[in-house]
Amino acid sequence: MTTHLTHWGAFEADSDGERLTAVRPWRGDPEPMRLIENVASAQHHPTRVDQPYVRQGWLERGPGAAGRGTDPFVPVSWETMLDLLAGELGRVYREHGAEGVFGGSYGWASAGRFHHAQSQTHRFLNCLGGYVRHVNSYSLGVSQVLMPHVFGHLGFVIERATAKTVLARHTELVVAFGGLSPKNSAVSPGGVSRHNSRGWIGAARARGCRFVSISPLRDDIPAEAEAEWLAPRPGSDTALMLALAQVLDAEGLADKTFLDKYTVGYERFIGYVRGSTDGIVKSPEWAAALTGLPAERIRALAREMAAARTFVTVSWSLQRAQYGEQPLWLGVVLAAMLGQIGLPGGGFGHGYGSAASVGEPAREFSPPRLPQGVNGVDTFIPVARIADMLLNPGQSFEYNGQQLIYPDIRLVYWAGGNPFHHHQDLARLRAAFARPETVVVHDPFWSSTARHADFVLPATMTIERNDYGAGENDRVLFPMKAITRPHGSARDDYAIFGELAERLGVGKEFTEGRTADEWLRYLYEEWRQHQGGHDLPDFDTFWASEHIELPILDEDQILAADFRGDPDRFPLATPSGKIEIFSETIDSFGYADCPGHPTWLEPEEWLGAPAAAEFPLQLVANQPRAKLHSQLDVGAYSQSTKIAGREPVRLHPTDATARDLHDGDTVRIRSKRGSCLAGLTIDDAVRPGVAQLSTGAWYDPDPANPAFCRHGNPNVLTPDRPSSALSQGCTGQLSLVEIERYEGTAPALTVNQPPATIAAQHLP
Ligand SMILES: Nc1nc2c(c(=O)[nH]1)N[C@H]1C(S)=C(S)[C@@H](COP(=O)(O)OP(=O)(O)OC[C@H]3O[C@@H](n4cnc5c(=O)[nH]c(N)nc54)[C@H](O)[C@@H]3O)O[C@H]1N2
Ligand SMILES: Nc1nc2c(c(=O)[nH]1)N[C@H]1C(S)=C(S)[C@@H](COP(=O)(O)OP(=O)(O)OC[C@H]3O[C@@H](n4cnc5c(=O)[nH]c(N)nc54)[C@H](O)[C@@H]3O)O[C@H]1N2
Ligand SMILES: [Mo]
Repeated sequence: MTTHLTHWGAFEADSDGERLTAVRPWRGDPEPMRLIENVASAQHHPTRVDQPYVRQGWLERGPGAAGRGTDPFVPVSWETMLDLLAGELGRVYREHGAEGVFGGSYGWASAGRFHHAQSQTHRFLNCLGGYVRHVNSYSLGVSQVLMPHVFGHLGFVIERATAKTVLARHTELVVAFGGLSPKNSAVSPGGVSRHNSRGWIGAARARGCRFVSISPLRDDIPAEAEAEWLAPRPGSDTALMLALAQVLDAEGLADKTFLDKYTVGYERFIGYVRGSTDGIVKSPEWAAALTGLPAERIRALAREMAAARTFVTVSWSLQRAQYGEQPLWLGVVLAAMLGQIGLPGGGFGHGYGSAASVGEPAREFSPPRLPQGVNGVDTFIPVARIADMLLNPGQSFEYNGQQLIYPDIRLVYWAGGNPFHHHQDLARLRAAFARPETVVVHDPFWSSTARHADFVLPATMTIERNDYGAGENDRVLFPMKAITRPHGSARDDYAIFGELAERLGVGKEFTEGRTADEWLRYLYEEWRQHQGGHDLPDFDTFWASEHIELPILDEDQILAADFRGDPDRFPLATPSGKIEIFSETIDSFGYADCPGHPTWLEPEEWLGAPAAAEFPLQLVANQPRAKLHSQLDVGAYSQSTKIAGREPVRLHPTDATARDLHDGDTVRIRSKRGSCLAGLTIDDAVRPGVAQLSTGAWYDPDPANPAFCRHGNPNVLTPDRPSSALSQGCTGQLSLVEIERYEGTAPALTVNQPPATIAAQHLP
């Protein structure tokens, strides 16, 4: 048995050299995840890319977009592929410079420190002079911009505001906005060794801790929590939180000493809450009308929060929405009003259920990594502005107090991400992808993005190459040995870039003369030398071991404890050094969609909006339970959750009855942007008025209509609308839709097969 690591857990496997014959979760994992079942079953699926392909139209006519996404692909030899692609890269860098190349290549790729696809891509493009990059992520696009203004470093509230073990021992009340989703804690970037989420929740509950889960889905928190479920209208958390603040203020429950000593701007904020700026008191009665929750329950919750050691956590999903700054900022404000920031088990956290890594005790140092070199280009975009950039070269836009200009992109290079999974309004993205002259994709699978490329290069899966890996903030470093030979003629991203670099005259810079295995040894030994004080085994010993444990910092140390002890000596990394309840900086930008203190701004797409007359259901497009994003959607576990092959959409019984819909029906979901098919599941774990369709189904557009997906990808429905001018983050989580039964015979799926190919000798 060989041990191996994925983003969703470690496993042990046997193989016959070609495929995995037996797979079981790593013995060290207390809460293993079924997502592991997708790996072996997907490896040799027909949608694996078996060899290099070039789009027919590109091969015949050269650079240009006509036919992209619909043309058949022509299988070519590796030699032909590498010569053609090197030639095209050379041309674009010569004619347009590095400013003409978008190499952001956003996405999760796979676990493994050396073969990490983005790192490889960035290093390669840097050898050629650089690339236009992206900043921030789809995960935390708002938080990454807001938190430095409000609380200082984002890691403060993610990495270990308080460790889960500390919460389990000290917290009396957890108020979880967006829940503590057991499906999401399956995953962590780079891998998870031991899943601990149910463990800490169960331990806290056994000690008497109470959980309140505020979410449209009852199962956004594990059963172990025995939680109270409050389901406000999605997108209305800001109103609920303002009302909680109003009660704390009106009833003298706000900790004035804490607010005076550790925060700035409280007076301006609380004036707004009291109604002195707009004449509206943000009372529970006011919030009841917006959220649909009883005013008395809101009032009582505020009192309960003030009476207990309370931990306020806001999931990442709340900020993946229009005006996503507001609920996140208010989470910090509520915790400050309770005065428990920096106390064990109290204060504020961000995403304690959003990923396994959140709340794990921090590591002393990070595992080895591949140096990416220096990017010769300064131009960047906030990651979710990809379609805007491709559609509007030369146009200016606001971002975090700066005015930026979209570059004129000629070539797009993507390895390890799937924009036709992750971006919103896919029909618009498709139009944007029809702008560049050339699109290059490396992927192990015929991902939706590979199908929109000109050059498709087959990459290996992790089980087909040697690497090592440890997840974010995870204490276990695993050797990840190749378990099988590569599928077809797939190559490692490193090998592909090495060959291209050679042809482009930068081979030596890219490879430094090392093979992949030599890099593994070199990076490990370099890293080991730098951790001088620690007793780490040499490479050969590590490689022969099952895993090694990296040292962690003291679990009981609370990050904000220093700040609480002496805010002058240990200031936060904000302009004032304190928690900014009012931010002079943000205020000075003058953005109507993100004022200087948290404010209720009515979203364009929520159940209280005028648009709800036509589209009366709130779509929650959250993360999928049975896979990571779009990865291995063809795998056995993911497929076992489909309904007649389509992605399941969950609806409350009253909404199903009102539409005369039945369990298992094929339904059509419509929004202002487009429509998709899905399979219906009726479930009272969903708030009435809400439809839940997770992301991840591979985009299967109708050939005549790219805004219609036959498989159930919610991103044909979601708006490509920024969170605000401040952060320009992704808002894929929430949109308005309507659902109806699909009458007649539903069109067959095509995305579970490879795209059409045509042999070179048959080209006209
Ligand atoms: N509507 C809506 N949309 C969302 C979200 C939402 O909440 N709602 N969430 C967003 C979030 S938080 C995120 S992080 C994004 C995720 O978006 P992505 O990270 O882009 O999604 P993945 O499916 O993980 O894409 C990874 C791709 O890399 C490929 N890959 C894996 N390993 C390798 C490798 O070694 N080499 C190469 N070359 N390729 C490899 C996989 O096959 C896959 O195609 O989606 C976002 N989209
Ligand atoms: N199994 C699995 N786990 C994953 C991932 C995956 O693809 N699969 N992706 C990983 C990644 S990249 C990330 S960034 C994290 C994302 O972590 P999150 O962003 O926290 O995850 P989501 O599933 O998008 O949303 C969590 C829950 O928030 C609730 N919610 C949505 N809108 C609202 C609202 O307006 N108010 C309230 N109160 N609740 C709301 C939804 O019911 C949803 O189930 O997950 C990670 N974990
Ligand atoms: Mo994410």
